[in-house]
Amino acid sequence: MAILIAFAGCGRVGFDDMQADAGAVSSADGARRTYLFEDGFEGTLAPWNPLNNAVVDSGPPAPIEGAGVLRAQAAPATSARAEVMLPRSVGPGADLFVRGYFYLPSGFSITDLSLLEIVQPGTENLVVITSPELGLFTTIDNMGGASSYVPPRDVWLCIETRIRIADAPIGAVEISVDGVLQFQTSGIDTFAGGINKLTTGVTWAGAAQPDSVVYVDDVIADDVERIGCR
Ligand SMILES: [Ca+2]
Repeated sequence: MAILIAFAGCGRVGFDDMQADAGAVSSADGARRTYLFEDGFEGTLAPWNPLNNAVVDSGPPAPIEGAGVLRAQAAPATSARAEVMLPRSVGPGADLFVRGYFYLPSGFSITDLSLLEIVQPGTENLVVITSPELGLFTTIDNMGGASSYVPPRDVWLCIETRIRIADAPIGAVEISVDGVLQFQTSGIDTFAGGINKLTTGVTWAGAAQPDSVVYVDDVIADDVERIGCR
């Protein structure tokens, strides 16, 4: 407890400015970084497993990377998503970064659409949600929040999520789109055993959410530094 108080007493529980390291796709020596996890839905869905109607597709939309994307199509009150276990669990004290490209086609209204779940044992989730404002729901505290930002339709969006993994009040989350911070929260509990799984697509469509389609490409997760956008 003394350590937690000391941290809080430093005055800043959130993160450094994400803009400072914008575009940090390569390491300092220019070499391609090796990430904890990286997949662009090329060829087969593996290493992901599908839940309901989630398949590799050639588009349209044209893939942001390679020749394939994830296409997830869901009816109300259901999921259509790809699920993958990370190579190892990422625990407290670390920052986990998840970068993915998302395409929300027009043609249906968005009221309650979850795009990405960052998962810990016991199916405790940190969920990136659009309702249609971009925000976060966490099952760890059963709380959520939204920004005033509504993601545009019919374009690829680089969505970056940064989790400071810790018990309250040290846990924090930031969500950026195309390099611009759109949502942040701090003082929350983000640790429930360690992040060891991702799911993406339509991870959940609310009961009032019309039939929906989401495309996803080029998903990267790492616990070293911000991944950046292409
Ligand atoms: Ca791809």
